[in-house]
Amino acid sequence: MKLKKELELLDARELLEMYRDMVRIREFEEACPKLYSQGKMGGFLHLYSGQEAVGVGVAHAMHKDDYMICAYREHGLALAKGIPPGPVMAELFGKATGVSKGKGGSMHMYDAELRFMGGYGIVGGHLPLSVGIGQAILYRETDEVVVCLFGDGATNQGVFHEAMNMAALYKVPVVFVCENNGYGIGTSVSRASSVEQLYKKSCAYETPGLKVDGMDVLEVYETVRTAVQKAREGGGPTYIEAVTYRFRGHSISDPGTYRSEQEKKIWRERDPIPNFAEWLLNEGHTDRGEIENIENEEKKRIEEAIRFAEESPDPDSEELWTDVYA
Ligand SMILES: Cc1ncc(C[n+]2csc(CCOP(=O)(O)OP(=O)(O)O)c2C)c(N)n1
Repeated sequence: MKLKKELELLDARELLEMYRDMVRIREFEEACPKLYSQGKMGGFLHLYSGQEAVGVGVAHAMHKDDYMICAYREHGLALAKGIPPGPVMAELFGKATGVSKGKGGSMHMYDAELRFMGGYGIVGGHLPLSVGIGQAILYRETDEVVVCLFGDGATNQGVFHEAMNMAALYKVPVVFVCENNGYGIGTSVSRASSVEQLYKKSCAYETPGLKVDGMDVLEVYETVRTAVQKAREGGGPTYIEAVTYRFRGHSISDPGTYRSEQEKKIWRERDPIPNFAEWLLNEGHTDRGEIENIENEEKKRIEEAIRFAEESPDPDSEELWTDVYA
């Protein structure tokens, strides 16, 4: 764990909130495969296990009224932005109480009030949307910021460059966060990108490109916080590559055989959750009892979310054509 200046601003309460948020996401994600195999969820399911330090570090670096927008690996990000697990789980179950009324599913969660501007299934498709949100902030002369998260695969898309260019040109208050988990489905970064150090890709737009350890929630927090502050003060965009790993396959149907056992083991040892717990203990911010309490409480919370989803009604057939755009 890196401990720098900004962290002096974090007290033990917020550090433990970060831990709690990461545990919540892991519990949520790890409950999903069983529910999926029981036929309670349908469609695609892309899990976030392993990447929690990125989402939680980012969310804690933002103000409540800042906007977050992301790709389809989004349950963890929806939870990190503050959407309760019940409506997120209900969305996966396709229930009326879901965060998108059961019509979005795993890839299209949305909560305008919490400024979670959704998951998107087209790789890179939401990057220009993030710049549009940023333009709206500029027109309205408010001081919000938008943080846009995407995978390494998105950096090979044309829209990545168009979004970077416009954001830099108009000094849009956007922070781009690339979650480099090493793969786009089964294709490694080295086989897909001419530039493997993805943080370098913003240099053509004179936008700072930074690289952080995406398994270290504090490093993510600190770097994103500085970038968010800069954007809020009119300093324009920053691009951050967070190097991370997904512990599961690309989606629920991917056994992930393209990754060696050795590679998976190395990254498992870097699991951001137990490593953060150790850091909290070593630094004297908490004790084992409190860590266990947090874990038990979050486990229970996810069980309640599952119950809520199971007991919720299906959407009414009269709802079929509302909120649907094609
Ligand atoms: C424009 C476009 N091309 C191809 C696909 C098919 N596709 C779905 S996920 C994916 C991999 C993207 O990987 P990455 O951006 O690294 O995100 P990750 O899954 O690692 O989070 C691809 C190619 C798509 N959804 N959209």
